[in-house]
Parts: sequence; C-alpha cells; structure tokens
Amino acid sequence: MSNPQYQDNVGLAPEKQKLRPPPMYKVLLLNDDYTPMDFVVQVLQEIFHLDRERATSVMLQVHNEGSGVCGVFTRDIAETKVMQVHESARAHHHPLKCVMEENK
Ligand code: TYC
Repeated sequence: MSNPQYQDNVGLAPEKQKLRPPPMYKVLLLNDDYTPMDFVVQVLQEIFHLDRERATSVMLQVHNEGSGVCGVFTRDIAETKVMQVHESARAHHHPLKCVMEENK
C-alpha cells in the first residue's frame, strides 16, 4: 500500500493495526513593514480566535522576530486559515503573508 499512514500495518493482525494521528501544521504570520499592527491583532482575534492579549503578544513576536505561530491545525483547517488571512489582507490592501509548515 502506498499511503504511508497504513504501510506499517501490512501483515499485522487486525487487532495490532494502529492509525497514526494526522499530521499537524503550524500556521505562521510573517512580518512586513506596511501592515498596521491593529489589523494583525484583528486577524489573530477573528480568524485564530485569540483573545486581545494573546493576539497582541503574537503580533509583537512577529513584528520583533519576523514570524510567529498563530496556531496548530490539521492540514485542511490550516489551508483554510491561510486563505482567510490572505483574503482579508487583499480586501484591505495590506501585504500581510501567512504560511503553514508541518509541525514535526
Ligand atoms: N511590522 C508591522 C508594522 O510595523 C506590523 C506587523 C506585525 C506586520 C505582524 C505584519 O505579521 C505582521 N506596522
């Protein structure tokens, strides 16, 4: 079988077959020089459901260090969050970028 989630199970008795948990993905915001801080805090509150204090802390981490983790999600949810951030940024003419990476 080619699906790596299952190949270790080949030949095992059914009661020994274990499914791995799904891979999880960090969603990160990237810093830029133009997106207003208030807009980033709003994105973190509305899309990532952070309270105002945590949203401000993540925004400052991104501003000071270049990137910061907004949350960790399954692949489909992470892809949706990235799209929602880019759509909101586009609608408001901000260059804000968001990426996902596997949480190994
Ligand atoms: N660096 C931006 C500014 O000084 C603020 C900012 C924070 C932008 C986080 C993007 O993901 C970001 N206005």
